Amino acid sequence: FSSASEVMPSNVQTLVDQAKYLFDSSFGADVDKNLPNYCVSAPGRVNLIGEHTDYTGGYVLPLAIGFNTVGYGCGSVVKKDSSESIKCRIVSTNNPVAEFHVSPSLEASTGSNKWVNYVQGVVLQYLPDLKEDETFMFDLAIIGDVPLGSGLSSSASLEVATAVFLERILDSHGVAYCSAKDAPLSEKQRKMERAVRCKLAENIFCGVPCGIMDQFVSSAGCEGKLLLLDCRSLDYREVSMGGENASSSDAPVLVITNSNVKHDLGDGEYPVRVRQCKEATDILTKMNPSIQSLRDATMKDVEAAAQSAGLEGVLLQRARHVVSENERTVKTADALEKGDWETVGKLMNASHTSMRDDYEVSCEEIDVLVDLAQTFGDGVFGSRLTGGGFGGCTVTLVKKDSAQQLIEYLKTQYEAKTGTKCVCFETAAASGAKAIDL
Ligand code: GAF
Repeated sequence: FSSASEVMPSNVQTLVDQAKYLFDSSFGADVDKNLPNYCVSAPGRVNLIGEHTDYTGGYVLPLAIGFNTVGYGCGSVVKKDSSESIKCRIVSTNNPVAEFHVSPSLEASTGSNKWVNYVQGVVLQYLPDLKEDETFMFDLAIIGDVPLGSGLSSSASLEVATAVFLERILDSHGVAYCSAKDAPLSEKQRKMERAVRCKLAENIFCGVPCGIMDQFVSSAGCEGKLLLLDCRSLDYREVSMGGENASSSDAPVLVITNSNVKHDLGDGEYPVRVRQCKEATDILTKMNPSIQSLRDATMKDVEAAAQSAGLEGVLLQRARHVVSENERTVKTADALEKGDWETVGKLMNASHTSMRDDYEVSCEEIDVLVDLAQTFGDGVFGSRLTGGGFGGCTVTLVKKDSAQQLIEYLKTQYEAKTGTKCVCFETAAASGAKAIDL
């Protein structure tokens, strides 16, 4: 993986060449030459709005970005036997070769080997597709340029790349998905199923209670489009900036700024937010049994529960953020399609305020970046924290002509104010995961 200071996404072909080189140099002579080779890629993402809404079945509006995880490997479905030679080996730029035997009793690793969990967790999700007496055997080299730990979903892209790699193996063995009852899954159903499996891998095997946004957009992302995803039904609408006039030259662009800070607090606080949402929901359900998740509540319900049902303090704040964020997200998709940039910007700014004050997932450095962008002057429509929070990135909607000036401004002012350098770049919506022909 590249360091966060590299700004331009690599050409996917360059990543493929690097992955092939890593594969040859790591597994070299040991590789079973009879096994077919496969190559896959899966992107990271940025979320325009709809933050911390996915794990309560709400709305999100992310786009896949041009940074990818690429896997190059060979593999097969084989009959189980007691031979030690049936194993899986994985390697990445930052990590030495790790070996494992696929088995439902695999246990998650801790410490520096934790990255292996994202691969193993996904493998376990595809195991039920095989017959009792079958297992996977593969060698896989992984390269990527999604900046690590910066809130652009490097882990989801690793999971999704692994999933597509396993699907290539299943396809060439004619294995049908266990969920495909009567007919093969359509391409759309496959992308959805893949996202669900990758999310489960992260929830169950890696112990992270995340929602489905990151895996979904990495799997189903579409060039030039954002996805308005309903995280409960998994229905989605492709949204283009400017709707039918999407190609108009006055459409603004998105600038991502990586604060280059990641506060440790974040990892522990995420499950706390998940729990608080559950507690707030329980109060709302008691008041109105048709509210089964925060997704079902309106701001009126939240106010009523605050008046009469004991929804107060931190739980009131959390519910207020999630419920208002769902409303903002749907409104943002409509405004984007109309090319109503002023409204989009206002909704983004309101989202940031809500995340900072009610959901409390921002931090000083991110607030500095958002404030700098929001007060930049003519050209910027809106700016907010994107992703899980406690560091990571901001996303800013800015006029195309002002983007370069904004980038220079953020770089100098952020460093002057915090002593830390940020990384700033323009982004466009890229396509989701794919198999790459060799
Ligand atoms: C992280 C999680 F992985 C997502 O599921 C989502 O909850 C996001 O934080 C916040 O919107 O990226």
